Amino acid sequence: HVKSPNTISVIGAPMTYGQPFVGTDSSPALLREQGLLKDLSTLGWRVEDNPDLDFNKICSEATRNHPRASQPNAKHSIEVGAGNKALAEIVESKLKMGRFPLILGGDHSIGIGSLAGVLRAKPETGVIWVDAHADLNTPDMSESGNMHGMPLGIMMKELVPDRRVIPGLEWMEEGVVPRLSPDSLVYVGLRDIDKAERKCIRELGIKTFTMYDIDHLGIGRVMDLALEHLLSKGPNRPIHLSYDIDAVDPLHAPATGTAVRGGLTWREAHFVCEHVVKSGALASAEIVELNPTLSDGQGASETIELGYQLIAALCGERIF
Ligand code: B3U
Ligand code: MN
Ligand code: MN
Repeated sequence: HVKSPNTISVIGAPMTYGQPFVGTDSSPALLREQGLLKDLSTLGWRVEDNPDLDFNKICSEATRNHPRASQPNAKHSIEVGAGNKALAEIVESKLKMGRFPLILGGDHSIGIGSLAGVLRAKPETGVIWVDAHADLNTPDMSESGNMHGMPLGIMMKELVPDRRVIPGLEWMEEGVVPRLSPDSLVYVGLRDIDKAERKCIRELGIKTFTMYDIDHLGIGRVMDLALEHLLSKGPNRPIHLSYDIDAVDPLHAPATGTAVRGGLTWREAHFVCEHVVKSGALASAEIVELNPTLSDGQGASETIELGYQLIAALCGERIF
């Protein structure tokens, strides 16, 4: 018999409240305009599109109705919290229906909702976090107060023991929203780590492949080791890939909020996706931090084009 295609569920999450710039909300629409839905079906998927999460509405209502103010060093925590509650619900429900959620950011604070939803549906999930940054801050640690630098900190029990003390995160009750265990995470591409984050990465023993390791071992070996770290604890374990476009060198991805030199090359950036797909374990993915307003026209279109190609790669497009 003919196998019916798997269903990909495209979820636009145009979040901006996790960082200071407008513009991170425009990429879901831009990626669709490039023909994303059609290309996904060409790649063999049954495609389900969802209306973008309406963060203008969700977040402003939350601010109006919340009895507290946002936490001073977790800027817009009420908006970020409310938006991520909605994202977690849709991600969880799509996974439980057997679909592959493809989440289009938005800034990286949406990692909170993506991981909450993924871990509620599939608690055994391992996470590959591709980023120039560690995003492991907490409101107590953060030097900037921007929540796109905190999603992993917030998911770890060791770092934020009670998330409900942060206004907006009251829904993240212990036992209701699972935690991410430090050994279920692998970093790839890091090169701009805050002092407090360094200490936490060491103390928690998080598997970390920085740009130094990629230079030293090559991206092929790094991705083999990354997958081995997660899959040795469960060969059938699902993997969530969280791809921050700022992992890629600003030469190819200049249109992002905190560009850092010395990043992944065009091919390394693609290889990450191609190799995770090849493992057969990829169960959900997100791409974040594309901000076409932060570059000139050419930089903006190159960044969107790269994001588009990376999505194609993680949805199964191969060179041969
Ligand atoms: N670690 C810094 C910088 C940063 C984190 N994520 C991005 N930038 N994109 C912070 O603000 O937490
Ligand atoms: Mn990030
Ligand atoms: Mn980053």
